[in-house]
Amino acid sequence: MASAVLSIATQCVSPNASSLSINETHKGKAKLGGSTLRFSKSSGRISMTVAVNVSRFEGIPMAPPDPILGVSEAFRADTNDVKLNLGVGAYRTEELQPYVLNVVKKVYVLSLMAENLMLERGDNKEYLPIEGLAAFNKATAELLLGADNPAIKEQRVATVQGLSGTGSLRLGAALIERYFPGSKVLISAPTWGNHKNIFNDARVPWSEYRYYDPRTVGLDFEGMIEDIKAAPEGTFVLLHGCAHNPTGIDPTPEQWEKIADVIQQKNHIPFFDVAYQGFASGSLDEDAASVRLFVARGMEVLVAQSYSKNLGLYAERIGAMNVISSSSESATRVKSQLKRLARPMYSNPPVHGARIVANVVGTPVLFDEWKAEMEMMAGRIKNVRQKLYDSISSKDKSGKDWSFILKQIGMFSYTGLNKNQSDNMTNKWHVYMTKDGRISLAGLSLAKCEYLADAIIDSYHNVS
Ligand code: KET
Repeated sequence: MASAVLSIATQCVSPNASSLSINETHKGKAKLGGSTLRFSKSSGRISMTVAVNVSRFEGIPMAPPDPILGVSEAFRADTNDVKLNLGVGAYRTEELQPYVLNVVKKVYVLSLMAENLMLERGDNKEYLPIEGLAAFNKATAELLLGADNPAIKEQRVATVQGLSGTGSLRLGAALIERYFPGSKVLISAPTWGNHKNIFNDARVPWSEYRYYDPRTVGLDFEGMIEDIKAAPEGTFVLLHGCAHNPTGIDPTPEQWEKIADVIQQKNHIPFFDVAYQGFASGSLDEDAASVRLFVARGMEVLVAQSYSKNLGLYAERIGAMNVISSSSESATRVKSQLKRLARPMYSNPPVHGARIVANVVGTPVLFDEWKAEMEMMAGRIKNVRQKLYDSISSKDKSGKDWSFILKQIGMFSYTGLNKNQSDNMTNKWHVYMTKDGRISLAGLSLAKCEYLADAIIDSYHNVS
């Protein structure tokens, strides 16, 4: 392609003076598409020759696909009918269709009617306050802690509506970065892949504590306790409230007590990620027991909540960041700072999902209906878990113990398949899953269990 050539001379000391900024590593010569950018430094000046039709973004490399959401993209591109998407943690029906909860449909219709009324008044598309919808914030804190929790009554809970679980975690990370400079976050090994990105982007240092023991395919409780004990005082400890992702292995109630003991002894600050309330046991209250245990001890706790999974509101981006403090005065100050952090990031949150949650949680008949649907979804996952275990253990004659599948809880099963074996699952069997060996049982049907069992047995025994 013919192109004009342009010479630019600019002060070396202020590369921003030119609209081309130069990366240190590219000094001397840089490849820009088909053409070469040459520049030389002489007596404080850089002179450059560049083809004008070359993009300013030439130097930006291709990002790798996301390890979880990228799996769905690969799945969509596969034309084979047998394909199965067990990558993303999203609930599907037995027919493997996305599911909109009945209770959400009802509220949707009601809220549309309400919006119509409000439209007539002309005020319904105003901005929400920076902290979000008041009725949502009240409902979400009550759902998490229980409506009669003393922390709520004493106004020690600072709640800010967030952009689902991810955005709420990001807000919590920003608070740590700003007001606890240099503090570290301890995260479980392994954990949800995005945790590391969130803290990296917020410039909060992190390291890992032992969690998963591949020998027992269970919790490395001793290792976990040792690592939390060894961390410097005042470390933030990221904990999965329930249904640990990706392992599906949660501490027992007795183990939670011991975890709380060491965190309390070391003056650490627990930071809970609650993305699956209701999905572990089928009960919203039971799944909040870990958080409530820490709060009942009078500990100060951070909690990010998500309604993607338990209300199926994935695309509405609705969740919350809560800080439970030891005094109402500090809770008020923390809330003011969370708002200050949110304002330049996204200004204020969207209203639709917040209205749905507020209506479901705040209307007893709808709340009961939600609980029943929650149990139904958790129950369907338990059924496929059982069927998958039955199919694998009756087909596999090697004597391998697959009972870990039944011990794990929540949406996922951590199969122990390595990267090569996971690749085989996808390349040979068209089963899409994350490369850490995690499968989402929420994307599996009873009818596909036998097929999946064959795929796992083949990958486990025939690929190393
Ligand atoms: N925390 C955990 C532990 C988690 O698994 C997810 C989502 C989130 C937070 C955030 O979800 P949000 O939709 O931002 O509220 N996990 C699934 C989807 C994803 O990776 O984004 C997953 O692991 O498949």
